Amino acid sequence: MKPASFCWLSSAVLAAYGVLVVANNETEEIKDETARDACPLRLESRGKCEEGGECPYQVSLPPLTIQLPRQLGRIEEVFKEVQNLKEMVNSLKKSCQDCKLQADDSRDPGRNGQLSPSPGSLGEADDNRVRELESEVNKLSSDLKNAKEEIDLLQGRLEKLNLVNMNNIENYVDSKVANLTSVVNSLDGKCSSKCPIQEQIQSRPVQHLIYKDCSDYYTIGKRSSEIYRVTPDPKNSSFEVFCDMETTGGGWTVLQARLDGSTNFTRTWQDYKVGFGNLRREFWLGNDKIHLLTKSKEMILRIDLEDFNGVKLYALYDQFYVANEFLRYRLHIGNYNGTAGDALHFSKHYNHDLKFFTTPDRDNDRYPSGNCGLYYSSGWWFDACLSANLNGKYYHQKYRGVRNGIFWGTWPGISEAQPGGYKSSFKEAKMMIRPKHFKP
Ligand SMILES: [Ca+2]
Repeated sequence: MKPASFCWLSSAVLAAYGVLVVANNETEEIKDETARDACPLRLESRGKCEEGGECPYQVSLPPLTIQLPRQLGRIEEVFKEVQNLKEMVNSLKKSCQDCKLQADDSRDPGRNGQLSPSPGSLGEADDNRVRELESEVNKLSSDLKNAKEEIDLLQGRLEKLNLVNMNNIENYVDSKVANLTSVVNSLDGKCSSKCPIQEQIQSRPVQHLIYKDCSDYYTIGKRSSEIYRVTPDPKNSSFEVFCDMETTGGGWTVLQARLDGSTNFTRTWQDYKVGFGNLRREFWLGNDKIHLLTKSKEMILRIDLEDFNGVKLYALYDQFYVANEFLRYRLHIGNYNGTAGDALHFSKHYNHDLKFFTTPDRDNDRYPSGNCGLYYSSGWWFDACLSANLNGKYYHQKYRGVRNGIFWGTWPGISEAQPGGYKSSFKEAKMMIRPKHFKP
């Protein structure tokens, strides 16, 4: 193992120890902030982990002190001993050499004539001593080798221990990350089901607002005169209407419109029942629909008229109700107000209030000798027969003959027309309703 990695792993052992210390002394550390700062191990995130890349967690480890095993202490002693022995051997070798030289000198009789001790007996003793010493050195050397092996073994164990502890740290971090992920996921799960905003969205009742008429659209902020879908009676299907959002505050549901003669109003009972024409141009909404609209709320009726002289007048009735088909779409109108005159309550003999609906093919009028609808080419609440008829023929100018055009009996100057003379026609006519209690 390389020294650097050994050192790193050794540090990791202490780091793992540090983690445990932190865990055990958590309470104390909370009390003592300084102690907390002095925590030997610090694990910091350096940003987001990239998949496949290295996770930028940084582990800061404290300075390292290792207690080496006792055997290592002996090595020093052994070294000292070996050193001493070497010195001894060297000194002995030296003294031996000196002895040899002395022996040589004594063996040479010609030199000093002195009797020297036998070199053989002296040399043997020295050799024995050297062999003993050599044997001791070998033994020590062997011990040293054993000690080294033991050190290697211990180092290996230490490395293993370090790895185990490093694994512990990794496991610890992994478990913490797993816990955090679990917490985040659970929060996320709670958020998707119980977050206030989500809750609001989910608990908010699905508002199937029933728009009974144009005033309901006006109330929710619709301001453009357009076609809208209304459901005046939930038991019946909805249908489209044209809404006048401009005239006197808007919110008007248009029942009838004449403006250019593009639609033929000489129609059958069935046509008047279901309605006909073009909602954006000329049309009759239909008696069934008018019945439902006027039944759903207390309605007022507004009639706008314009002649070919550019005179624009209106009539307002504070009540307007049309009965169902079984009751032959009987008309109920309230009090008049306006500028065009009360042509629907023209006189005792010409009063359209409480009259049934008549068409050329269905005579419900009060004229015993014939069908007012057929005679005047219209579907209307004829009396016997009329002081008003907004469904008459559309004439683009004054006309002569039967007064079967659009007619409003109280229009200025209209009564001055002589029998057989020219009759006034209308450029535009419009009938529309709005709830009586509607506040623009
Ligand atoms: Ca009749």
